[in-house]
Parts: sequence; C-alpha cells; structure tokens
Amino acid sequence: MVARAAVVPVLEPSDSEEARVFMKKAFDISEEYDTVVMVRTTTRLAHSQGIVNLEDRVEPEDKVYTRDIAKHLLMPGTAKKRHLVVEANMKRLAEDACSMELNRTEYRDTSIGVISSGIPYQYVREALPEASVLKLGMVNPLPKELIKEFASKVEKLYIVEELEPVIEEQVRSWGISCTGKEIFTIQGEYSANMIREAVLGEKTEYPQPADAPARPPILCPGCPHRSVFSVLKKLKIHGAGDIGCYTLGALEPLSVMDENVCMGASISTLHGMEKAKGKDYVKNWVALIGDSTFLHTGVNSLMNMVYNKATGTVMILDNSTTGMTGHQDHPATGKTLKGETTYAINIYGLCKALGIEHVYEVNAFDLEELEKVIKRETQRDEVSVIITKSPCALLKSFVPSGTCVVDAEKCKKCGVCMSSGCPAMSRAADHTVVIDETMCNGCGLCMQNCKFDAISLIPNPKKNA
Ligand SMILES: Cc1ncc(C[n+]2csc(CCOP(=O)(O)OP(=O)(O)O)c2C)c(N)n1
Ligand code: SF4
Ligand code: SF4
Ligand code: SF4
Repeated sequence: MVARAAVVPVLEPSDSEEARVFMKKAFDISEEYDTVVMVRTTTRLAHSQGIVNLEDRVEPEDKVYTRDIAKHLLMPGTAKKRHLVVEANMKRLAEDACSMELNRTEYRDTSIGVISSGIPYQYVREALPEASVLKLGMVNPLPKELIKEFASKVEKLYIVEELEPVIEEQVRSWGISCTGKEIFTIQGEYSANMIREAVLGEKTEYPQPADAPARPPILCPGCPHRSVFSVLKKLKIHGAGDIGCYTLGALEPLSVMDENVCMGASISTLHGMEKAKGKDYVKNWVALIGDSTFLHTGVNSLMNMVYNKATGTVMILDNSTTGMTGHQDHPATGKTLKGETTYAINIYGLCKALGIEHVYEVNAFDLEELEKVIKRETQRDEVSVIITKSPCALLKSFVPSGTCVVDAEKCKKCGVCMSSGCPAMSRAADHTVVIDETMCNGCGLCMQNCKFDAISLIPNPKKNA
C-alpha cells in the first residue's frame, strides 16, 4: 500500500530460495527500469527455513559516474519532470510483468482459482491442492492482463492476501468479480486450516493445546534495566519509551514504561508532552532510551529539546551494547561493525557538548544514588540527562559478581525482593524465597531490597581477579 503510493515495485517471495532469487531479481529490475525496488518479507518468511541453491557471485561492472540532477536532485522543478519518467517506467514494468517468470499461473482444476503471493501462497497450496493458482512474485505493479486472463479461465476467483486488500481492491477496480476479505480476515496471519474452512467450509479438528503456563518475554536475571525500573516504579514515575530490551519494563511486575512509537521517539515524545501539558506535568515522567538507540536516533531529539529550552529528564540506559537484537557494537562500544578497535563516543561528553548542563552517570545497581538523582533531576525546569551504566549481563566480557542466597531462617516471606520480577527467584512450599543459583549472577538488586538481611552474596573469586 505504501509502495503503491510511492510508485515503487515490490517483490514478495514465498520461501527461502525465492527470497534469494528475488533479491537478485530486484537488482536486475532496478537497473532495467531505473527504479528503487522493495523486497517484502513477513515474519513467517523470516522464521522459515528451506533449501537454498548457491550460485556464483556476479561482480557487476563499475559504472562511470555521471552528474544527472534531473534524476538525483529533486527540487520542485526537477521532481515534476521526474515524476513523468517514474510513472512511464512503472507502466512499462506493469506491462512486462504479464510475461515475467516472477508471476506464474498454475492451472489445475479450474472450478476454483486463487490469486495469492508470499507466504499465503504456501497456505493456499496446502489447503486447496487441486485449485488453480496465479502466484504473484511481484505484487506491485500488478500484471493486469495476466490477471484478467486467469480470471476468465476459472469459475470462482479468490484473492488470498494477509492484512489489507491491496491486490483485491485493484482487481475489483478492473471490473473483475472475486471473493476476498468478505470471507478472509484483515487481522493477523493466515493458515491452511483457516483458508480451507473459509473456502470449502471444512473445519479442521485438532487437539486443544496443552494447558501450559504462559511464558511472556522477560528481562534476564541480573539485567541492569530491572534495577533502574525498580527505582522508577518505587517513585511512581511514568516512562516515555523506546525500542530495546528495556521495552519489557512495560510489563508486570515493573509496569514503568507507558508507551513507545519507534526507535528514538522517547525523547521527542517527552518533549511533545511538555509542550502539550506544561513543565510540571513532565516532572512525573522520564524518557527511557538505550545507548544504541540514543546514538541511532535519540541524540537529535535531545538536541532539539535542549536548544528549544524544554523541561524533561532523559534516562539513557547504557548497557554497553545493542542487547535486544543480538549484541551488535555501536559507536560507543569502541568496536566497528567488523569488530575492529576504534574510538568510542563518550555519551556523557556528547550530551555535554549539546549544551546540557545537568548530565549524570550513575551505576544502574546503586539504588540509593539512583533514587536521589532521579528525584532531584525530574524536578528541574531544564533538560537533564541521567546515564545509568552497567553492562548487559549476557555480554561475553561480563563477569558475574557471584550468587545470592537466601537465609531461610531470616526470611520473613514479605516478598519485597521479588517485586522486580527476577526470574531466578521463586518461593518454596513454605513461602520463603529461593534463588536459583544457576540463573543468579549476584547483581545484588534483591539483596538491596531485603530489609531483613536475609539475602547475602557468595562472591565470584574470578571477579576483579
Ligand atoms: C527502525 C528500527 N531499526 C531497527 C530496529 C531493531 N531494533 C530493535 S531494538 C534495537 C536496539 C536496541 O538497543 P538499545 O537501545 O541499546 O537497547 P538494549 O536492547 O541494549 O537494552 C534495534 C536496532 C527497530 N526496532 N527499528
Ligand atoms: S540481553 Fe542484556 S540488556 Fe537484554 S534483558 Fe538480557 S541482560 Fe538485559
Ligand atoms: S525481602 Fe527478604 S525477608 Fe522479604 S521475602 Fe525477600 S528475602 Fe525474605
Ligand atoms: S542477585 Fe537477586 S535480583 Fe540479582 S540475579 Fe540474583 S536473584 Fe536476581
């Protein structure tokens, strides 16, 4: 839908091998029709596996650069003219699409004909193995004549596409009658069973799933984000959020983060809140953003905030990595994407350079200091930054502090230590707290929260050795 508005061709593979072939094809189309090409992948394609053939790498010839501002520099004057070229290229592609291998007709029993693409094509083949199918490898632009021909050869035409009826609406607009979203949902992913039931009315009986406890995603034991959230929760402060492991701070029992939009939006959201509801309103809020996301797209919002004399506290949760997506390095880790040593951007210095006077670095596990700094900074009529520093517990270089143990004699079973939801903790039959030593890394959060000295640390001899 977005690609249609942008006049960009879209290829949609149905399996791993097609993902490889289509990616290569996308470059060919890009060259031939002088256009950007999008290759659409969906969750199920990304999570599937299949046999992939190998081909020899083709090294394209290095092209001579020629200055061409009519194409590469879009001001109103050039853009209007370029639009004509873009539309003409798209028209040519749409015509050629009717004979491209990417779009193929599979004629079988013609009482049912299905137009589909991507992963839904696989469901269609499984649910309706006898049906004829027009498999679209390119979903924008559509091969109009090919679709008309296919529609004329089948008795009943179905359009099977997940989410919005993009193909269906275009097909209908050409006066071709078809069945689509009136029997298929616009919500979520499809399945072979769902298609079989919708088209043939055949309900598939399958055993009910086992009544297993739910396993929602959770911060790791000893995660520094948990410690920061435990303090924010205690202070009843709301978090304008961002994307990273710390997004899990939205879930119970922490329930600190209230919203997020996209990478880097936490800071501008806080700024927007202040503009809409005033300085005092945001004194009960903080922006929460990770080190990687801050350097990716957060820093520009922070610059806008301070330059425009805003009020608000930004917390940069610096765990020295990009935790959520698999520990990629970022510009403050001191390693390039290839792992070579380079200089590390100093986040504290960067914030100072933006002109922020109040920037503080606090150890994420120093609860007392963290509480003091958060209380003080959120009351300021200025922008302030609190950088909480403690490495992600899953970093290869991380050395655990040890293991915590509970003295059952001293434990009053009050449950305070468990309120931040560390998965290494559980209760014994008599309700005393038990710590799983195979999971605990001795972060000390529970120990600091126990007012009865019932938890102690067995130090790791390798720490600071
Ligand atoms: C625009 C965009 N690009 C990439 C991603 C994938 N992504 C999810 S979280 C994340 C970064 C997380 O790193 P950080 O903010 O340091 O938090 P951590 O997970 O380490 O706590 C990325 C790149 C995304 N969600 N959106
Ligand atoms: S990967 Fe690291 S940052 Fe993410 S939840 Fe685990 S300890 Fe926390
Ligand atoms: S906080 Fe201390 S006393 Fe309370 S349950 Fe936990 S270990 Fe026991
Ligand atoms: S010290 Fe406590 S909070 Fe930290 S990992 Fe161990 S059990 Fe969890």
